Amino acid sequence: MRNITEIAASVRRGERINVDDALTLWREAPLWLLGELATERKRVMSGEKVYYNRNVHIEPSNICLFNCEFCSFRRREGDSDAWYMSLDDIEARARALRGRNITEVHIVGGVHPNHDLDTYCAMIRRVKRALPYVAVKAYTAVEIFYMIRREGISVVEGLRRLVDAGMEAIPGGGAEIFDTELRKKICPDKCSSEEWLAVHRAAHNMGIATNCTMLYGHIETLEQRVDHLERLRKLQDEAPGFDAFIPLKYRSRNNRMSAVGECSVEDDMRMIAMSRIYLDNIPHIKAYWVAYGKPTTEMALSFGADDIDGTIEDTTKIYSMAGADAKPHMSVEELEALVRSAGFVPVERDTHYNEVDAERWAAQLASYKDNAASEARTEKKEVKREKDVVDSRKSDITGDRAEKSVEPMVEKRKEEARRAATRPTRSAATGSVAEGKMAMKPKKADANKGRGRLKEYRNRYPVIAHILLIGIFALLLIVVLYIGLLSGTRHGKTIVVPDFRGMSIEDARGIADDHSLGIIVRDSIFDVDLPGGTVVDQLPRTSDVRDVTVKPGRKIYVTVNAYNRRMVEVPYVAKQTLRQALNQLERVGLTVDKLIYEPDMTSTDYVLRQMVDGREIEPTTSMRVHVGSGVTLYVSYKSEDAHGVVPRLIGLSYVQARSSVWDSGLNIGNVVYDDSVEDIVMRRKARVYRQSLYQGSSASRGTSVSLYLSCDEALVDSLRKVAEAEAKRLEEQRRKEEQRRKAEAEEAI
Ligand code: V47
Repeated sequence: MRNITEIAASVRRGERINVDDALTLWREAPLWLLGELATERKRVMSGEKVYYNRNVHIEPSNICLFNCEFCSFRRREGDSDAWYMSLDDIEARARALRGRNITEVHIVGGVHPNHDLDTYCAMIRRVKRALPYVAVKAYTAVEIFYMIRREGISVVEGLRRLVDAGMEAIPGGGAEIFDTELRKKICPDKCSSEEWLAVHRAAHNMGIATNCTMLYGHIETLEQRVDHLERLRKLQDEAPGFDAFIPLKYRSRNNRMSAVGECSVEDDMRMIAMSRIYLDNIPHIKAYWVAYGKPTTEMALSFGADDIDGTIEDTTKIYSMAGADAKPHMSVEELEALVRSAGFVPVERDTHYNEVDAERWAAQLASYKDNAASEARTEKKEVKREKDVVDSRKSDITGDRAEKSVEPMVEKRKEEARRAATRPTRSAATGSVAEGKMAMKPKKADANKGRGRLKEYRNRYPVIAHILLIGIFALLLIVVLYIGLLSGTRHGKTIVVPDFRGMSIEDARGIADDHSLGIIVRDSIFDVDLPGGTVVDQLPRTSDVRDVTVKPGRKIYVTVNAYNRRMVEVPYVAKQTLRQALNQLERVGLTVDKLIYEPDMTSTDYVLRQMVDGREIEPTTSMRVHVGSGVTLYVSYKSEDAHGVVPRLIGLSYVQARSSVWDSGLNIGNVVYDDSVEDIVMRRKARVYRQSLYQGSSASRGTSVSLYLSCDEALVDSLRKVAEAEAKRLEEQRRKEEQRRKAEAEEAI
């Protein structure tokens, strides 16, 4: 077990602490030390910045199927203070917010018994219809898990439907406390911790950003808090995607756990600081001002928090019902003043922590207008198509009599009805009316003759007759199934999604329009070699091996190459491990120019300093560079680690290979694409088929490895298999060598 001094030194070096270290720090470290350590880590992650946004909440209902002990918000159907918003109410609420520069709508509420996935999707659509340019951050993993299970579909399919409806991010609620026994006590109805984590894992794998929370300050132990942080850190390592962690202070008014009381402000500060120190892979720690109140929030900024949430506009009741501020609202001026008085720089952000500036806002609105125009075109086509169908049905009914007036038709029907009413049906069946009998006679005679002949054939050729019967039955079955399928899938129309990659966004929109599809620009990158506006990726995508079909009107999300290269602030990544620095650079869209290794007495793979364009970056340096720019990192190595092992790169994409090369203490040399890689877009599909340094060999730190890539799958596949077999052989050789050495050492003793 390490003592506080050792752990503090380790935190200062940017090393990860373990569960035992965390418990020691939490229990024994003086408050000032936690504040100092957490602020150092905060500065590494976000410099002097503290973020806020312009946001509102929509809480569609407080009626909830679940009955958590700590909840002051939940009501039963029929309770006098229960509320319920219809879809129209939700849209009207969103409409009333127009013109207030809101960038985010957070939807969360009770798990209402009448709400299914379609209702949840419709809520998002209604909000987006009223406020198309805002990001909708919607539904806790608990709500998502509930709606998906109710629907009987997979988590991925459920998330896809929510994304299709316009969901852009998932809030962090519902995590409460992961410890199974405690969870059973305070929120027994909610999904399990594993299920909560599974929803977020799936979201991260689909590229959906999420937040995470912990409800603390009630009856949980420090061990349970650290266990909760550990599970979040582990998930973030495996499937990164958490933007922020929000420790939620338990507020005790009006719920069944009131007797527990509330924790002290010192406990709040320890919680915030320990979150910053422990969660070294989650970029932001949010001190949610609505839960804490303003003075505690300001203090939290000296304990590692770098986000305080937003303007709220008096739109959430979860906390006021539990004893916090009755009407939560802070103006931008108030939020900024709070941040400044804590000694930091306020920065307005959007949901994805992009800084909101006038230029970006204008660009966003322009792209929205573009999208809106394309969507309107698609919608118009859809309406026209539906009208065509209705028209064609009409002409089917009226046929060439369409131009005739309706009165004779009505008269004709009336006449038919009159005749039917006076028709002697019983006598037709019994044959007592001559006219009826006469009409039936020849037909019946024919039928009898036919049946007789059939019988004769059946008796003469029984096998053929049976085969014929089975054939007819199968044919009928196919026809019935086909008709069923047609009516079940929007008149059976499906469209193979075209491959838009490599096209200009204008061409892609035109083609999408022709196919009755919509295009939504979801993301942008910047690649100097590509013309601005080129589509570089899309979802869903028809792959080389499989066509993806969708229904008309479906939106295809595309990533385009930006016209202007976006600028980003260079983060200070020194004084932490190489992996942490690489993650941080990747998150903001920067890359590594070169790793320069320097011998060190104490550490390996620790970033000593960083340079951009020949300028050294200090913790206080503010420097903006283009996305995609490279940073040179000076990295330490102990003498015994002077050599690294060359990893197997064959079969990997460029991005995967690059990451593996850096992790092995090496640099990327030449990157050569063969003839199968016809254009820049194909480079993303290409895989390494040759590497200049032999896998498993030893190379001095900093040595460059050249990569050769191809889109020829057969070639890559066969060479990958060879490389895998070789890797196995080398591993076996290494194992034997180790055994031999061990045996020799034992003999020597
Ligand atoms: O999951 C409920 C908590 C959460 C109480 O992701 C309580 O940006 C304290 O998750 N005392 C919902 N907490 C709110 C939430 C949230 C809020 C702000 C921002 C984000 C984000 C997420 O509120 C619930 C539960 O953990 N909660 N009752 C209470 N009495």
